[in-house]
Amino acid sequence: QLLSFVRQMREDFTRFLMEYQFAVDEVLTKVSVLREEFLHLHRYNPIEHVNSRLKSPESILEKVARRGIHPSLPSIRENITDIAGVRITCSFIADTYRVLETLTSQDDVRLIQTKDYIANPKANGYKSLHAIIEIPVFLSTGPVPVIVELQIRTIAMDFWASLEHKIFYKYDREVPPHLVRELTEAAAAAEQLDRRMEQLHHEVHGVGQPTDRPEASIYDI
Ligand code: 0O2
Repeated sequence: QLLSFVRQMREDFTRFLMEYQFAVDEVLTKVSVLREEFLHLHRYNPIEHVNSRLKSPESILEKVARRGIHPSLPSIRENITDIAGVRITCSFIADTYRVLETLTSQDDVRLIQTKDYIANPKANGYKSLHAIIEIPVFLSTGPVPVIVELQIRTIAMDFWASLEHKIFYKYDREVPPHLVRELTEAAAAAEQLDRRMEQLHHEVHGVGQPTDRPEASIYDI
């Protein structure tokens, strides 16, 4: 009896995670359509690359324990909003806002929360645009609303965040003060780079003007 209980739990959890995978697939399709259409209309690709991930079962359970969440699927569904994550890396800051606005204004996307760490960076210098959205996934039993976390940032912000993330975990969340200082300085340099690149871009192409970027491909998603 215990064995069949464990089997059923595993089956339920697998199905639970599948819903998140389908939601990620839906978002990736939306991003791909946006990118293709933008490229077609403006000959400009605002999206450099896209990554997605599902939180591992271990990581979900660790967060459940850390936050004291009831370890049932409905409670996990309600309280953990980053099981499905899609990270979109854009060329310029203006593109991050434009991509977020375009994605979240679609009829089947419900915007639950945004955190603008670009306008309000974290104390360590972390910058990114975060949004929690809900989209329907159509299963054989009917539609299921699924939560996806979007992170939208520029290449410079992404570069900084990847390195900071590695350092943070290497030092087990206790980053030595001299590295914290270096990272803060690097964040300021990344911000300056973003501003200069955007200025250059405007200077060369004019604000809102279509740009011709032959290297941009709809296939490099
Ligand atoms: P991973 O491995 O990328 O998934 P919480 O979700 O509870 O941890 P909160 O405050 O509800 O935190 O969410 P928030 O602030 O929107 O941040 C969640 C995610 O944003 C993190 O997920 C990171 O991916 C990213 N993030 C936030 N702050 C930082 C930061 O200072 N540095 C870096 N590099 N990334 C950050 P995870 O689960 O921590 O990591």
